[in-house]
Amino acid sequence: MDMLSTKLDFIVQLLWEAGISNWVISPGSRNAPLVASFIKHGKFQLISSPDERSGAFMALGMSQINQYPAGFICTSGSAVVNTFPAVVEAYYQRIPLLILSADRPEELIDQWDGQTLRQPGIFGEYVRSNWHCNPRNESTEQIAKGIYDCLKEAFVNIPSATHLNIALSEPIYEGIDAPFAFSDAIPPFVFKPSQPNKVDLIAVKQFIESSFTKDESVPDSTLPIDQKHMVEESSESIKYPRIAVLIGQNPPSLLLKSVLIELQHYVPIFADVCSSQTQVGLISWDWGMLKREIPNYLEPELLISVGTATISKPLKQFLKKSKPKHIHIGLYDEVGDPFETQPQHWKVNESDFLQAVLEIISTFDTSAEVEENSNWVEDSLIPAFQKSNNSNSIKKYLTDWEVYIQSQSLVSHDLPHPFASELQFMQKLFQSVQENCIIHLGNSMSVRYGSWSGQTKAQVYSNRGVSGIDGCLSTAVGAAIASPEKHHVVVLGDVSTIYDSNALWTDLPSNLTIVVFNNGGGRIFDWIEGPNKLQELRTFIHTPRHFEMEYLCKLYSVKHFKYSINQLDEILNGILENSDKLQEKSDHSHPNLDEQSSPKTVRFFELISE
Ligand SMILES: Cc1ncc(C[n+]2csc(CCOP(=O)(O)OP(=O)(O)O)c2C)c(N)n1
Repeated sequence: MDMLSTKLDFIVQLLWEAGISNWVISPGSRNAPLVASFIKHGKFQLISSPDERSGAFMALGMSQINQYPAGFICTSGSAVVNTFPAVVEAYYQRIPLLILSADRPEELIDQWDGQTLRQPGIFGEYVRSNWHCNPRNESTEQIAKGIYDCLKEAFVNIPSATHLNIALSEPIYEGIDAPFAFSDAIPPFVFKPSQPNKVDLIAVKQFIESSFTKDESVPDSTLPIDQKHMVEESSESIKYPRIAVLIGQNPPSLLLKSVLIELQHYVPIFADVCSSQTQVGLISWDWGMLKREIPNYLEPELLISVGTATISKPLKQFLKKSKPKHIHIGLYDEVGDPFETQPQHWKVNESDFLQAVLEIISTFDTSAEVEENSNWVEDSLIPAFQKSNNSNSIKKYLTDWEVYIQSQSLVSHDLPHPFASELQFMQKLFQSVQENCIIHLGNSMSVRYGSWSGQTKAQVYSNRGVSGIDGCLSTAVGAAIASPEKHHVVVLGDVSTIYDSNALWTDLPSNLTIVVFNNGGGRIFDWIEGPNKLQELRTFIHTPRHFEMEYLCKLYSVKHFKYSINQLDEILNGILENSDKLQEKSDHSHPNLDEQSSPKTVRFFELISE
């Protein structure tokens, strides 16, 4: 009969074959034999995180950045329960993540034994597959099939966390110091996602044409915005194609980007800050809608959405009110209804569908000669008016949106303290970073500032699945570890930082810069109308405290910088120094240069609002 360690080696070899090479490990005696197998295998990237909640979020960050599952290993009992926040975040963000927990044997569950609870199936519906086994009682064939089926479900279907629960019976350390037992009987992992349905161009054309009426009697978009509003009281009187595209939270897709780059010349595209498409579509649309009415003539007739949630409150309210015909494009069956529009689901590839839309609508407008290399970002208000002179053009609706957004009179300075200066920082950060930078936004005002900051060359992430403040820093740490060639900048509030400060309790990657708005508590509750009306709530809701972040940094040997938030240039130069060094490093892979110029440690910028 095989030693326990041989069976565990077999499991670990299977996981390697499945390509799951990045793992975060939390400590414990029950999982030590499993961890020993990972170490002895010799090829995995293994990171230590004593706090399971933080460790699971780190693994989530790794999966998020690689778009491929990373794993997390923990011991039995409440250790497993602590991973739940990351599991639900993975579920709603559709990120694949593997939770590998060690367990006591079945006969010890509920027998008053320590560190023991009912682990099999503990995550309920928040994982799409789980597998429980006691390797001593199962053959290698059974183990291989169990893991294969479990991973297949997670890899081929909607990505989410997957739970592998492994019960270890005594003697659990049997063979722990034996060499790794490589097996020749590892089955290949071939997961073929099902082929998406082909997009039927004729069906798309019919659908789009049935969604609006073409008519010459269009309102004159050269009228000043206020007069136009008066003329166009009701959306029923508007008779020209009004198609809007919304890209909600979505993983990066170059294919989608290439279609959107063309499509943005015809229709308004609302790209959420976490859509991975922040370089296309309407510029600063969320800011443009903030604290003002949106006129009826901007109501879309047809909304085409891709991805999941969007953060913009004004857009949500507007779409709930205007109730356009809504079609959602995506390969996954679960489709939310955030605007109460009962979206029709087209289960096709999103870029294929939008390519079809592009082909169709570009034929509506024969005069629509899209200038090659035209600089979208610098398109001014004047050319936008001129372009709209061809009144039956599909672009009319796009132009109306551009004009509306550009007529926003609210400027960042108008916001109350500390929002004005924090937003200005974010805007400057968004403008300054290059493609080699990744921005992670905390779940409070930070992600809202991001949404109001317009376009950026950086990829932007935020844990908007369930919008918890509990793993924002850890997720960024994991992402930075998994993509060392990029400079990762995480921006978050003081409460989120302290809450998730165990993210710093690991070997921190030097390509990470942490920026904290140390503004004395959860200032989002000053922004939201309601909590800000009752002073007595502050102690319990805003939780104001004065934190000397310097001591947190000292504890974890993190390099600390403290600035007034108004020292914008100094702060930005300091932050971007890391990007420049990484860039230099990739430009000349000179060994000495690496030695001299790479920052040695993670840097922490504490920004004080005065
Ligand atoms: C786990 C969790 N608990 C509570 C909340 C509710 N919540 C949302 S924002 C916030 C305060 C965050 O404060 P901070 O990080 O300082 O950011 P700021 O509001 O100042 O931008 C809280 C407690 C949450 N989102 N997640």
